[in-house]
Amino acid sequence: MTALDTASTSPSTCSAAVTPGSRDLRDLPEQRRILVTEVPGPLSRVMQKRRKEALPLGLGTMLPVFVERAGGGVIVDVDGNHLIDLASGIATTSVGASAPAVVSRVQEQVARFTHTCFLVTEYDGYVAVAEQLNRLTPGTHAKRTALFSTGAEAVENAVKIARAATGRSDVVVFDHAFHGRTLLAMAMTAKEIPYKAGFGPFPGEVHRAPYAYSLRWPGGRDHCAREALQELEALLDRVGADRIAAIVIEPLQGEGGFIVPAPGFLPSVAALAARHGIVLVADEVQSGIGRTGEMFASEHEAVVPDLVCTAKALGGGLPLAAVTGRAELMDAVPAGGLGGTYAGNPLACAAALGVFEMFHTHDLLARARRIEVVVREELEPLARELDVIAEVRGRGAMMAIELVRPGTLEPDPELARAVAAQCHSQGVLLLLCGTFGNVIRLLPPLVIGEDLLVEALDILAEALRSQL
Ligand code: PLZ
Repeated sequence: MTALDTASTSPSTCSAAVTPGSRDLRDLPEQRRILVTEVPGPLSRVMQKRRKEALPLGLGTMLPVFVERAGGGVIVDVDGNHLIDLASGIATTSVGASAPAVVSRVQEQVARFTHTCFLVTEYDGYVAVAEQLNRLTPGTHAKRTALFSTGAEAVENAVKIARAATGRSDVVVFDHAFHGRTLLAMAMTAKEIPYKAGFGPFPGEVHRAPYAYSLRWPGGRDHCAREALQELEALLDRVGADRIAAIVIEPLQGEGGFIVPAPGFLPSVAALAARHGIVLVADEVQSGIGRTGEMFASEHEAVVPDLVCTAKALGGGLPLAAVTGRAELMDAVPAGGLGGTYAGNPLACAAALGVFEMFHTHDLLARARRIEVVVREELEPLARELDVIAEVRGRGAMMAIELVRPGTLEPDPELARAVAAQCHSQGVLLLLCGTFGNVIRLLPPLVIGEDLLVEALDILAEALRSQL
């Protein structure tokens, strides 16, 4: 675990290790599911009325509950209900929503100064986060890191860097991809409704290839990786490989359905990109920073991307994103070409250093792997029992089940919604995803106690059985 040694960045006030279930939990909400009202309760409903008056319709919400505090594996709402958190704010609070190392470092930083703008004057937190990412991302080559605030911003900057470095224009992305909601990132995202419909026209020069989604591969699972690669090769021939600046890929697709690519696909995409001088960009915004049981999902197949985009869990709940990559690519952009007023904000950098510390002190990669074991133990027998579960898939603490109509591969989003609603009403917060809206995804904080996790999985299993 030397790669996670954060000793050089630990603050002198480094807080003691806190493990769910230990006595140091006194600062966390009680780590128990407690329902004192229906969910959402009366106070959340009152807030919901105010929200409706003040906010536009276009902002969706999975569970209309207002939060009072959160931490460990629990979210406490304004009515006093303790919900089990299987969402982690869509994989942002992987170290917990009030992790001691994050909270103390942010408190210390906010008291010294909130911001300077790194384009104006510098501070060491930014450099320390960059050093950590340069060290932790796959590959031992010389690297540089630029910080941003959101995942979409990281993806867009990766494309800017790839274009500047190659002098080429085009970008290849994949079916079921999600890369963000800004204009270029939206163009790179696959799903029309709700992400793209009505928001065009989009930037051009974005081409889409099939992702190696073995469950739904027309030629069958065994041929998926090879045939998907052939389709990508055909696309490069059609467009002209020498026009393509970057291939941008999620090494484990997130919003598209927690799709683990067929084995061998990722390494062959990497080899193809290298052969044609195309920059391979891994969008690890959702899968990165330990979520899958490795620091980066690319590592499961020993892929070394040229550029890696991170966000979400990096900032431990504060807005922070990064592009990390080969020094010669990153340095291709002339001074002044990268930046942003808030990019690499000091509070977010302090939080990120707390996140790295948490991984080190709590062995959170091992926790992520253990979560996969627990989820599989519970859900794989269920999948054998219920023919509406087409697949249990994922890695580490990024697991999902895909729901279909019995005996077919026809997606069943209604069932997914009904199961999610039942779990919510019983105090388990989980999310859906997938191009067809039929995937139930589990993104618990890596620090969740095992009892809580098992309880939540039991409630999910019961909800599934009762809907059939
Ligand atoms: N790349 C792989 O998963 C964000 C989207 C929530 P931002 N995923 C959650 C929503 O509905 O907007 C995401 C991602 C991958 C990029 C992004 C974009 O990250 O921080 O939301 O911009």
